[in-house]
Amino acid sequence: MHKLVDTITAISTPIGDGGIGIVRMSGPDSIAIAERIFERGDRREFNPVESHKMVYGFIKDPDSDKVVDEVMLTVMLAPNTFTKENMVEINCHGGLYVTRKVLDTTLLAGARLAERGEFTRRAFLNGRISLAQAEGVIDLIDAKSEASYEAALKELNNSLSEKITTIKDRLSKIAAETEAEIDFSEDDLEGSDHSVWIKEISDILTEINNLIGSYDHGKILRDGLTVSIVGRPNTGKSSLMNRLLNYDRAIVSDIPGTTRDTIEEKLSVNGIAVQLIDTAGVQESQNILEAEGIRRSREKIEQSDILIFLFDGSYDLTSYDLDLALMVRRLGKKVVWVINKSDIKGKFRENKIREITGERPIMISAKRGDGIESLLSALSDTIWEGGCGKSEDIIITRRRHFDLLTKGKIPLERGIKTLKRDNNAVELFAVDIREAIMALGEINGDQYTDSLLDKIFNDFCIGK
Ligand SMILES: Nc1nc2c(ncn2[C@@H]2O[C@H](COP(=O)(O)OP(=O)(O)OP(=O)(O)O)[C@@H](O)[C@H]2O)c(=O)[nH]1
Ligand SMILES: [Mg+2]
Repeated sequence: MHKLVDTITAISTPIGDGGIGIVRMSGPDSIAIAERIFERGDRREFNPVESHKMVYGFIKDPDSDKVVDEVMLTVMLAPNTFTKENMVEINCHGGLYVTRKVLDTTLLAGARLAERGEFTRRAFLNGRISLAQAEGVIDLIDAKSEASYEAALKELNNSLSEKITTIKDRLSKIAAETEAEIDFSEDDLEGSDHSVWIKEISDILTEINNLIGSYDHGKILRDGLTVSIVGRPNTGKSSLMNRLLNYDRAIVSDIPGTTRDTIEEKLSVNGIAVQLIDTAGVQESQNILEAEGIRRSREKIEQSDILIFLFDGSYDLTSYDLDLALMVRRLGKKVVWVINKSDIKGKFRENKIREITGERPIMISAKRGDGIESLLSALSDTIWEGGCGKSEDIIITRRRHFDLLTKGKIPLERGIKTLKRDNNAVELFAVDIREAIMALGEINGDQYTDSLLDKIFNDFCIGK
């Protein structure tokens, strides 16, 4: 398995009916296989030396010579291909059945069905992209929002890989210097000055810490977050849900307790994927069904990253409002405090809420749509906690990268301490530097295990 000498084949377009379907092959035999099954439309000799050019013709069954489909075929010669191997792409008719037929023909002619992500895996193994870039490919395909798309694009453009390579080069330089000093130590270099190393490692640590710190944002960019709307019955939670989604998703009525179960929908807030949840009023209930909905609401509230807390501005504050607000504050969640029904002349004012929450509430009317922009921008600020979401800096979006950066940071911190304590402990210091280089190298895939590759590439679909 995973031998690079095989020629692999797969349907690279989504399964289902489409205008065209693409079957793609990669490996040493891909051109020979194409010659076996392809016939040019103009009956001229098929000349596979012409790279990166589309040719019109037919796929034929190599045994029966029967036409399978009318296609456009492209030969791409190594090394200027996605995998750095010889590749052939066949654009055939898009139907599920036709595409499968063309795939079967390539299999019959000697190719092997590709595993998940095997094309990208080959691109990595053949040195065309780093492991972090391969992960960028997955993230790009998976991107569900503008922000995750941009983050993936950066990953793909190699910014993280390049940054890691630079840091590793700087560490390697220090490692080489330590070697030199250890070699000379017999001649007694006691008292040599290591402040330059310490300064350089400190600078590198700052950069690593910045990358590690970016993961908080990166996680959000990649996976989005969950926002629940909470408040006592009838405050307008479902109305707000509908307003934010721009359509009537949840039932709205003037009967308190209308929403019996949680309702979830996806929403994009400034490019961030938000899972928006409308909850049932969290009050103790006699009604079994309602009680179940309320239990689920509680659970959702606890799982949420951010809460939108609604007060009904047309009523006095009740003890229910206060209890719920207290409960939410005790959970320690990030909360956006909102007073709804600003279109009705208010019974209570901002100040009162401010006393309870310590923050200035946002006035909205879910019914008329007033104040929704302010609410969204407050939500966005809460997501980024004052920090900027759209930065030019590199942002870590993957747990694997976060873990390896942390793994690289620990020996560097230890190394500095060691050297500060004992100026002659160069050998110990050198061990730490090498350990850091190893950990950081795993991000780009300098060292890897098959099981790591399996884990990463299993997220891909077949054909990618
Ligand atoms: N005037 C006014 N009425 C509103 C506004 N928002 C909601 N309402 C009304 O308030 C009532 C309750 O609205 P819902 O959206 O069902 O409230 P809810 O919080 O989901 O209620 P439950 O599901 O019962 O907990 C309905 O009659 C809405 O039309 C608003 O901004 N202004
Ligand atoms: Mg409701």
